[in-house]
Amino acid sequence: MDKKSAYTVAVVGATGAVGTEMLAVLKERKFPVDQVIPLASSKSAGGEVPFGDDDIKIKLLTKDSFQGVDIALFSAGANVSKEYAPVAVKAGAVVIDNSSAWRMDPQVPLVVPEVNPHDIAKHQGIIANPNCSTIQMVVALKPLHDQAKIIRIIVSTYQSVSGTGKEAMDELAEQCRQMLNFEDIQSNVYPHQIAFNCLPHIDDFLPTGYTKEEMKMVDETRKIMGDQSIGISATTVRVPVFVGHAESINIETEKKLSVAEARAILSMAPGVQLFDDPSRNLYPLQIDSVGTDSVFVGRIREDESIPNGLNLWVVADNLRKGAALNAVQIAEELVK
Ligand code: NAP
Ligand code: 12T
Repeated sequence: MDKKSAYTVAVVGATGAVGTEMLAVLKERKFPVDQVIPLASSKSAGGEVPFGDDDIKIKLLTKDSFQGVDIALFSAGANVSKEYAPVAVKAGAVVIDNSSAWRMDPQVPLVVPEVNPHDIAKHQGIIANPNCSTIQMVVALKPLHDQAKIIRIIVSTYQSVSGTGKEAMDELAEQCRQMLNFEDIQSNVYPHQIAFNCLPHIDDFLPTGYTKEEMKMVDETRKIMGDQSIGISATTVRVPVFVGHAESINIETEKKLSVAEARAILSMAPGVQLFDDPSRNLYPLQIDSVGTDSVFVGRIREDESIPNGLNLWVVADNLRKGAALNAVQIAEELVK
């Protein structure tokens, strides 16, 4: 990519939960933007989105949207990415894609800047942003893997509704209102009531009984960590939280790591903030992660059932580090 003093950046899906955050993060981090082009469907085209103090006109996404675009941040679902990312690349843009469309393509780097920034250089036009649950897990685990080699990961997630998008956030709010007014509960986005409930179901089920979200955590973690030998088993659960994902993670390592050693490693780790003082009731909470950039780690304990095991509780803002922030960090690496 040619070095410039400022870049033309298209945001595909600019009105969505992730796209809105992308515009905010670009502004906040003073990404060298010459022009921002917000793109969306006919539902929102013609309206405006805020970019700092300005309101910018939303344009309709078409095959001609990418003339003169240097960087295209995609966050409008896998179907849009499959159709339009190659069009953007052909027009000369580098695509940073937030959907699942390209993540496991061997030609496409799958990048978390704290973990595998060097994979960016291998791109052929598209760079994929991993799944939100995977991103926060690998930021916390890579430094431990480097020191003690992780053999096996067992993870259960507690994922917020914002991972699904705007409509799911509205559904949780509306169902809470219905509950507290003793009205019937209407479910449209999820197959069951999400208010005051947990659903062990994220993305579609596969014939194996796992969900696609669970297998993203398996496949993407191995690709990002560059280690196909790690055993991974995931259970992904939707919880009635608006923003912020939490994960209960159990790891088995080749080399023994004490809790003190794990704390020392994580206290130095890029993008990680330790938040671990049970004596003062301090541990990471989803509501505290909202609007922040770190991956928070707490509840570090030895797994006493095996010789070399640890348990951790890992929390991050899924719309920021899990999506928009990670994508903008990739863009920052790209223009460095
Ligand atoms: P959302 O709140 O539902 O927003 C969807 C966005 O896509 C809106 O801006 C919408 O524009 C736009 N869009 C939909 N269909 C389109 C079309 N045919 N042409 C142009 N624009 C279209 O969803 P979200 O939570 O922001 O997520 C968007 C996508 O990002 C997801 O589907 C997923 O692939 C990805 N994502 C990734 C992660 C991650 O793990 N890293 C996390 C969350 C989401 P309108 O206003 O015109 O409808
Ligand atoms: N179904 O980017 O519903 O693969 O929380 C991210 C979040 C897919 C993805 C969710 C999903 C993705 C969700």
